[in-house]
Amino acid sequence: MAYETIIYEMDNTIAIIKFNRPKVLNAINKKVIAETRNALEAVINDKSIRVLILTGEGEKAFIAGADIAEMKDYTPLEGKFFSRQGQELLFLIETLPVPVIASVNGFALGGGTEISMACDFIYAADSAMFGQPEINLGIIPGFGGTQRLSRLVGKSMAKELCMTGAMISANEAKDIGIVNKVFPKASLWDETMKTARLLAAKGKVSLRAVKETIDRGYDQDLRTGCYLESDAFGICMASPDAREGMGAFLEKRKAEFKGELL
Ligand code: CO8
Repeated sequence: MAYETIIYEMDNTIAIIKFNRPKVLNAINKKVIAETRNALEAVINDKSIRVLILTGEGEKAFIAGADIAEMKDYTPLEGKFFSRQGQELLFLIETLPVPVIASVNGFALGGGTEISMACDFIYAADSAMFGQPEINLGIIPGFGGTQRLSRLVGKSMAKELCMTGAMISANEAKDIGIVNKVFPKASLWDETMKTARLLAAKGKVSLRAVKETIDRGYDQDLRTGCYLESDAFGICMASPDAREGMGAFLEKRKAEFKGELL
């Protein structure tokens, strides 16, 4: 399918979604949400895909937030609906059956920080900026930012960022646990692809088990989380990947993981 606001492409088994409205720093409008949802469903339905990368087209931005020009005339109900649509899109990213890396190439503000936090982890260019500046517009984060940010960096830090609307650098975002790794801008894409290829060579079943067990267990008490882990461990044992992985180790060869999710 041809998209207007995103670019959806493949590099072997790695899918890439690029937010593509560079003239407005890739701001998210209703069309971006609809097209991204469509592309995510394509990822789910394409069994050859092993990893997804989200990034932004152009030199300056990953996503500079929701499209303020579109949002300014929303009625309260339209605002609530847009927020819910965005939140559901982020749940879809978060629960995708394959790992999702955010490769943050520039501004990731408002909805941009929120989308990146719904990915499994974030790599960022040293020039990238993060923040929840909605307070400066008289609103609050609406794509899950108040919730994911506080879970990621703690309540006080989340309140400071959402109350001041301050922009922070990629290195500051790394220091407080939003970003995993920061790279010079020129090498961000190569480093992202290097990790994506590494993940693409792992077993799909065990990657999904890691993702689901950490996500589902995160809000539970330790014992409940550990039970979830045992269930997932058992499921991994049912996959041919477990035989292949352990067999390859004992036979001193490289494992070739071909196990499928369904
Ligand atoms: N929406 C619409 N247009 C935008 C946005 C945006 N979020 N960000 C930038 N643009 C446009 C600018 O208007 C400008 O357009 P034009 O060339 O026609 O004047 C163009 O992109 C380039 O931007 P700037 O000239 O401002 O570029 P600078 O390098 O000077 O500044 C900044 C870059 C600092 C990123 C600046 O553009 C900025 O502050 N942007 C807005 C950031 C922001 O406030 N984001 C939060 C938006 S609200 C949000 O995300 C809420 C999410 C949940 C909503 C759900 C509730 C309904």
